[in-house]
Amino acid sequence: MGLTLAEKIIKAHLVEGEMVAGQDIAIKIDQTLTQDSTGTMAYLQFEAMGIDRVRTERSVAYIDHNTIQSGFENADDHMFIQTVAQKHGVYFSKPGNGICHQVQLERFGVPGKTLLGSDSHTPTGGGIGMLAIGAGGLDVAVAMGGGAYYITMPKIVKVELVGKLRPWVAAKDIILEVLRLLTVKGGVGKIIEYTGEGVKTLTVPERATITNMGAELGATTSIFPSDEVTHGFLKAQGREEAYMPLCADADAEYAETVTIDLSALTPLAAQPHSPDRVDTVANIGKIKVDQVAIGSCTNSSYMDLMKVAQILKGKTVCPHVSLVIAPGSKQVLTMLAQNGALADLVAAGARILESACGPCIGMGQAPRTNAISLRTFNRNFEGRSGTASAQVYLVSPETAAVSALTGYLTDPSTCGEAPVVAQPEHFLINDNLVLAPAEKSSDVEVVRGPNIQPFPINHALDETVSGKALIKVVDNITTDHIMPSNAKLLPYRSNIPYLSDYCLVPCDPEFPARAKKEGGGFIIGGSNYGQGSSREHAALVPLYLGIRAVVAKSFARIHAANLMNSGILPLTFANEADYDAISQGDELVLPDIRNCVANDLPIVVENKTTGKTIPVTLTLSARQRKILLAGGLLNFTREQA
Ligand code: MIC
Ligand code: SF4
Repeated sequence: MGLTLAEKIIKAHLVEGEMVAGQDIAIKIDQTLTQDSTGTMAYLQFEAMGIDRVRTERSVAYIDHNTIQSGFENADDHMFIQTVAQKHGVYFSKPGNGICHQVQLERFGVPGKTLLGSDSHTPTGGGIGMLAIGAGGLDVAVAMGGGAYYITMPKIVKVELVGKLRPWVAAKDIILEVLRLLTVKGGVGKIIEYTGEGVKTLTVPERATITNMGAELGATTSIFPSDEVTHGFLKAQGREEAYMPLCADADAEYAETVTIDLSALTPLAAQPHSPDRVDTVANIGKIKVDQVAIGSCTNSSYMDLMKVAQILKGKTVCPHVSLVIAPGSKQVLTMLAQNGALADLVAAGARILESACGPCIGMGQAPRTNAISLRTFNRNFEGRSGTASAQVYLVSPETAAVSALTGYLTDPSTCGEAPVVAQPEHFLINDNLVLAPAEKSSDVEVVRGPNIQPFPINHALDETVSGKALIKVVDNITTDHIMPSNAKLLPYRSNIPYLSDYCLVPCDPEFPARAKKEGGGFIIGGSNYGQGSSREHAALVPLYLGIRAVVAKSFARIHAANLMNSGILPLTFANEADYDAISQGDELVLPDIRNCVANDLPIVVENKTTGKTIPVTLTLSARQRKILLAGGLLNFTREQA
């Protein structure tokens, strides 16, 4: 039997285990990336491991999230990352160089290689045929140190693209259609592999839009083949030597197949507050728009913004709309500046932001109260924009630009001739904002500001764990709920004690105080608990608050791994209905839990308040068992050393 593309790359990188869906495997990591908001923690953890130089082929540290220097905190973190990167053999992409995923695709991505990034949208690299996976910072730190990355071998799903997009229909509409079909839980435990004739019709940045938003499916990653289109992209980036053709075998077998006819798609939008609440723009109708934001790692490529510039050229943004545009990288911004498109954007009334995440992570441009905001981003979770009452719709750059002109959500296919933008023969190459690591580690002194506080480290798992159910939350709770990020909180990503006062506040403002008063306890979750960001702060902060276990109907992949890495037990109800058997405030006990984990015995939660015994499951590999017993991955790594 032939292999799928993902299987081929996994096979070439397999260090441990068997490539059978559901079994634990370890793979060698060729490249890593970090960004600043998860990076400070990742490098503190790397330092704690006591390894001098990274052992990957290429590791890059980006500054793209916390770029509003409203106080010393961000600037301190930037300098810490710059110096720690240079000391330990990591390339450093300075603020202003662009969003990590966009720059990685342009300048560093290599088909057939593995990439592990401390950001959930790392699968953007799948657009160029990489096996690119998002993880918590500690997993990335381990990979930088040469350690393998452990995952459960995912099922491989084939998404067959047939036909060709019609004018005005975009790559964003393809991934929104996949989200409509599969939902935000549909990709958990899966790799989404794109195949079919339609693949050839998509450029690398379009493919990257699709693999980027595979994160919203909960998928481990998404991947496109590496073909002549990939070749052309790498050549235009001056990196032809990185090209290698790669595709699945003709007789590869997939766990599931989904077929999408590109020619049948129409412009789509994800409605508030979930990326899978998808409908056609035409069905949603003519809603009045207050803000339009174009950019983010999903849709900020040169070709995306050239289309936007063509739509806006010679026109003026509707008076009641605020239009903001953040080009994805310095390369994109410089090219727009050189060919005059930037002038067209500015003349039309667009507010140009620096090449960074910006409004996507609530760093500025929070919409007005009750605003309707159209964004080309990938997440529209409630409150993420920085305005709790805002209604965010996710759309393509074409739909966004046209709507910015009309002032209403507008189906662009009703607007005459669509812009046509070809890939340039040569992208502009100037890597002067990427600093190479120092030759000798001893030449660099790591600079640490007062904002960098020690992070919590768990202790070995206790014989028995007990405490109150401190909070009970509903389905699909995101890491933006667990550890909110906005312009006020993001500067404190290196300061867990500070962040602890904001944990789960969108669900219950009293939670942090209650957790502190009780000295810790349990969190009770619904299904897909912890979807979204890879931020391990969503585990480290609960650890700081004394959380010993989360009992949920199901977990998102990266968050479950982060909990385990912190030594917090991610327990799943054996019967979903037992979710109703625990109320907030109930006294819970995990009797003899250390022994149960050590010897793979059935685990129960005893509800002392009701007298009910609730069976829960915890599926562990031998390694995860040791990690939990040690009280987390850092303790385990030290024990191994
Ligand atoms: C996000 O889009 O939520 C982020 C901010 O990029 C996160 C990382 C973080 O929380 O720092 C992600 O997607 O992993
Ligand atoms: Fe940055 Fe937004 Fe992409 Fe996260 S999703 S990496 S915040 S642009």
